[in-house]
Amino acid sequence: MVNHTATSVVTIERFIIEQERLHPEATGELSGILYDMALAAKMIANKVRRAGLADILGATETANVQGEIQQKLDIFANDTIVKAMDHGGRLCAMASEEEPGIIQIPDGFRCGKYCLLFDPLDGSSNIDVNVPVGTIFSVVQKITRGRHGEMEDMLQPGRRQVASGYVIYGSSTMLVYTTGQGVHGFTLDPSIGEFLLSHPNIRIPDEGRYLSVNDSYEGQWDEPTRQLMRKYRGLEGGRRPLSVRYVGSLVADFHRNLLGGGVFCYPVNKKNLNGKLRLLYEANPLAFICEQAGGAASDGTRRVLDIHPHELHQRVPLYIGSKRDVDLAVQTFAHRSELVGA
Ligand code: P6P
Repeated sequence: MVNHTATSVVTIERFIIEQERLHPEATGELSGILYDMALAAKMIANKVRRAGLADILGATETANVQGEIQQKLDIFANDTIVKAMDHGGRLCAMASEEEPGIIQIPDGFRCGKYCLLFDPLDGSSNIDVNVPVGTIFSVVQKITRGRHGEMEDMLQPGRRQVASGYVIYGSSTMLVYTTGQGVHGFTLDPSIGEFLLSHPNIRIPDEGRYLSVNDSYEGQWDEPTRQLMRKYRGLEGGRRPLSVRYVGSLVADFHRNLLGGGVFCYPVNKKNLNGKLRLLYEANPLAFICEQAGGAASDGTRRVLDIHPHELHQRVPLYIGSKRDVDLAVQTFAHRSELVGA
């Protein structure tokens, strides 16, 4: 693989082609999915950037513009991704956080050998206060016979992913993805409308600096969870305390920890008995990226990528980030039975 330095100007399209060359058997279909996702990301970024202007533009513009801009952005993001993907002939079906069932490829369009699962705009409630939001996506290969994708194709364990990625719409728009050959980050240069390679071969530090958790739920956690948070905070077990950074937007919290080292935790609580985050299009894609960057992801007892899904929108507790920090969670919960009575 060509070794790029941060100074060389490499577009995401060029990088994808170079990566494809690592796989002589590649047909270019997976590359096409990544191209189309980059296009959808640019269109979503353009809308997210202007979301705050809705009130101003809405007063002077026709209802159409106001309607378009004020249309719920996560619905816009969902439709943008579906329309960017449904006619390329690379997918046999899609699944979205925004839609209850499988999204089939319309008749008249060719079906391909991949399925796309995605959260079109995670954390969208943060848009009104200008907090970064994100798109998360996962790609698996079809395993059933026949033309169209089926639920069985969607309900595969995360270790079967062939690609995953996220887009963070923050101070800049970045697309980060893996195809199992490391993790690579691209920053959108709005002046030319291109994603340029800015973070080749991202590696997450073995031990983190940050703890991301919403501890307003502390009263709802069990004792092992509370003990784990005491350890992360350096109050027990003698480890260096982590600084707490919690944005409340998964992609923003994950991205900061990926680059700087840290652990994101979403334990079960009384409101979310299985955790809050979705396995198929949030935990799995980020877990694939995290492991490819040298980190880890667990539900507290199982490796996230080994969990066998039983439902499209199933939720999962999530501990993801620097390997030593995630291992501490798994070790702490391994003694859960001894601690529950504590
Ligand atoms: P809480 C946003 O609504 C989201 O789905 C994730 O992006 C974020 O990590 C989480 O929920 C925040 O949940 O319960 O802390 O507000």
